[in-house]
Amino acid sequence: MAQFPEITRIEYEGPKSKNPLAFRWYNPDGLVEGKSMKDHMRFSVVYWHTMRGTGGDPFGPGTAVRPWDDGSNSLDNALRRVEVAFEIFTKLQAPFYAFHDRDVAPEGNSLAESHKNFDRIAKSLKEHQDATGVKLLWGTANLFSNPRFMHGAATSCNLDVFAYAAGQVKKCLEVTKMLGGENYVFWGGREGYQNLYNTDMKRELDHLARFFHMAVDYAKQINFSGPFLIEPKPKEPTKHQYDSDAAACLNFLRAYDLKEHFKLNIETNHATLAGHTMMHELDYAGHQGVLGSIDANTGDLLLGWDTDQFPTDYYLTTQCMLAILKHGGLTTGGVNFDAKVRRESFEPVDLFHAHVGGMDAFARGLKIAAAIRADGVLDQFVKERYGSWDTDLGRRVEAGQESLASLEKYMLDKGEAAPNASGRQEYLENLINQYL
Ligand code: XUL
Ligand code: CO
Repeated sequence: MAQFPEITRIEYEGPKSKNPLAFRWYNPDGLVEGKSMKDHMRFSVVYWHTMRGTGGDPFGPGTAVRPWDDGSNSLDNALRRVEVAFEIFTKLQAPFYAFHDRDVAPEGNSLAESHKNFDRIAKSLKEHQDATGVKLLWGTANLFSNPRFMHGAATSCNLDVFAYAAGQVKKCLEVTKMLGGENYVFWGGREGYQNLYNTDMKRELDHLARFFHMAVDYAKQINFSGPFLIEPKPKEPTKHQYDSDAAACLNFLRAYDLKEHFKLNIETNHATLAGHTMMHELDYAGHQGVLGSIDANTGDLLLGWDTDQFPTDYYLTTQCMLAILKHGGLTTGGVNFDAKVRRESFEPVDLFHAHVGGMDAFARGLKIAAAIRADGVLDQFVKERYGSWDTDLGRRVEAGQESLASLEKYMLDKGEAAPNASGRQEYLENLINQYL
């Protein structure tokens, strides 16, 4: 039975439409830079916020009205959720979804029982995927909610907890593979520390790397070919998360010989918590060759935590798409809405308003970014800014053919550096406004 009989499939109606449940910018088959918007964006809905979010916060319980959910931990309730989830995905025209093992299936009283529950729900997910064509963008194991993970999972001081997490990830990889998941994500939930007095940081990082190598080995064994993605976040829940930003993740991956198997899943609100912009994190991951996927959301300018709001700001989505297009697009990744409706937006229909707005904001950002790239003014400016390097001497320095001594000689002969040119920041900010 449909839960949203009054909502039909959300369609593209164009920028003049006043219909709040229509796309004004997202035209799945519309071409941008020769590729359909659907293929550029690969939109994905997350199971945890959309199907499991209640609106609870530290000051009060959930407010969300979800008539299909009886609040119980039963398999029947979980199966009902699957039904509703796929109604939402298809009505939104979202080609992908993403989950944690414990979002979709109830945790049992033992690892064996949890595995059994997960298998039962995975069967239903598979049937719904086959019936609708919706695909799994990525799976991940929840290694942070259960109290056993209080000290971390792969970085726990308790070996049994490490082993439990290993069993959970093994199963989640199998299910992700069975469902055709295109990536597998590690967000380091409680992999970090609150206090260094009680923490052997070196040992914890070694264990984390060992854990990832085991996952790589097992993926090979079961022929799971999708990349692993690490999702950087600097804090919350721990004071210091080991995967604190893209650069920290890159260093970890290189130090432990894991880089060829991993890319990054960059999340907007995590980037800002790290004191970076999303564009910075995307560009950094991009030029290091590890831009895998994005968790699309936004924080709040005035709040310093992970508010996971739906993105509606065209500057933000334009910057995201500029960076993504620059680095060749999302290949196995997607624009995954790791975002939740506000506690006050408690009605089921708010889930639609939220996603429609996020999808439209990204589609608009894509079109603006493509227009900026087509004009080429911004690119040309940057190219000219570094023009002094496009000379014989510049090329020789870049190729490692010059030395401190040779450059000293060059400058002693020349006497003084050539004058600098203006950075023209204000001109460029005005230029970007021309496209919005
Ligand atoms: C937490 C977060 C997670 C990951 C998946 O801030 O973003 O939901 O995306 O574990
Ligand atoms: Co996320």
